[in-house]
Amino acid sequence: MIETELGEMRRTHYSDEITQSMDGSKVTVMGWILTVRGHGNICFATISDKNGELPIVAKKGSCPEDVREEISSLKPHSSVGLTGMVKSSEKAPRGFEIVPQELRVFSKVQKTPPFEPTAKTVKNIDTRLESRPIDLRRAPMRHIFNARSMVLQSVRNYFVQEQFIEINTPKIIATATEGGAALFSIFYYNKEAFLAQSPQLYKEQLAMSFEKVCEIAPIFRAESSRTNRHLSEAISIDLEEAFVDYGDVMDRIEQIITAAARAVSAYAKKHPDAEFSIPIVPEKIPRYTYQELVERMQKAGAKTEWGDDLYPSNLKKIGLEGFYFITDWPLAPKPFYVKESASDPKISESFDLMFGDLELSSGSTRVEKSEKLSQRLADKGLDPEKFGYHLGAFEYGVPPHAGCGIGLERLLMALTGTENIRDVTFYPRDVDRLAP
Ligand code: AMO
Repeated sequence: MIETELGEMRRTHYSDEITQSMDGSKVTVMGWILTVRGHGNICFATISDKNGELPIVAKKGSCPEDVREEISSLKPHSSVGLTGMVKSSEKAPRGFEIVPQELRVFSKVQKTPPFEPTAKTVKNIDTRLESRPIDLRRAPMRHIFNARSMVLQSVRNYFVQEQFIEINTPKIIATATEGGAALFSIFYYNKEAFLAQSPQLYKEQLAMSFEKVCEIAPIFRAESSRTNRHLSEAISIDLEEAFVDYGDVMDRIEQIITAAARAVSAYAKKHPDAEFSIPIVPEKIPRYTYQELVERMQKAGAKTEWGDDLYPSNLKKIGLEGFYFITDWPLAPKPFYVKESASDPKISESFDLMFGDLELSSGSTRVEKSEKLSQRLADKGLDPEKFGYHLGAFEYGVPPHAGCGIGLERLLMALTGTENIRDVTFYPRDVDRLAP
């Protein structure tokens, strides 16, 4: 029987819940058509749902004739519900197939999709992004975003277990925190305002009362360069903690990355077709000082001096791979809230977590003394009056504190072996893309 409405039909099983041992059971599955192949009296189709795929075999004589004809006429992506019998079959990859009895076609597709729904790779990423909702139906994409969800769960579990409280800070703000250039300005009633580059100042203020705070939320960066690692809107995993320094934060990052990598490995174990390339997370992630790496680069023939940024091309020259920290950066280029080292005022108590030449996180011990913070703002040519709302808090016993921001998308690139940041982002925003 062919119907076109959901009506009373409800799913009994997701694709991954049906097994060979259910031979003879009646099941109702829902999803979309992935493939259809008709051979005269027999039609093979695949229905896909959020968890995987199911083989449907409609053979003359073993299923209603109108159902067989309708299935063989369906185009990929048509959305369907199907009731049928599980039939054990040694030839089928998972040891069973489904013999249909009843079909409901909720949305019939007429158009040919811009790429095969079964395609493992589609060369032109723009073609995929233009049709993102159907691109996300492809198995490689499904695996990445399922793994993303697992990573987020593992990070949140870590925060809960360690007694962090989850905060939400304003994304429409009055002043820049990470430096002026990469700032999006917007109209806010009759004033100029900005999209938050990070929750920096708010998370520091909230650490005054809640001590251990975390936020997983968008950050906005007006990045004018077109690269495979920059987005205009990214998700940052931020943490801030009172009565600790940057060394303690690096310890936390080690634990967070380990938990996240475990989550991806567990997912990949359950879904061997995910084909992730999962890196090893060392129990102790190596920590190199900035100074040490500049010297190594110079020995390797790189034209770099103390004070320069550590460019990917130079990092490649000294062959650093996998996860490592670069610590104790020069203070001068660091934002005003980063604390100077007690042993040398030219150096900051700061770090970047790297994966090869990809920066995954940065963090630091923060300035906690009010006069010092005002002075650092002035040194940077920023107007302390504009930061009055923040400086005011520092009149009232701000504890020593430290924290970091981890880029979720970059972390996923590292944990799955994905090269383009757009592939780990549902709807990427970059210089050229504002839709879909
Ligand atoms: P930072 O500016 O280094 O530090 O940002 C922290 C991390 O966020 C990610 N990230 C990005 N990911 C994709 N596209 C971008 N345009 C982009 N910009 C940043 C990176 C980066 O390491 N407030 C500090 C953090 C702190 O000290 O707590 C900050 O924002 O993975």
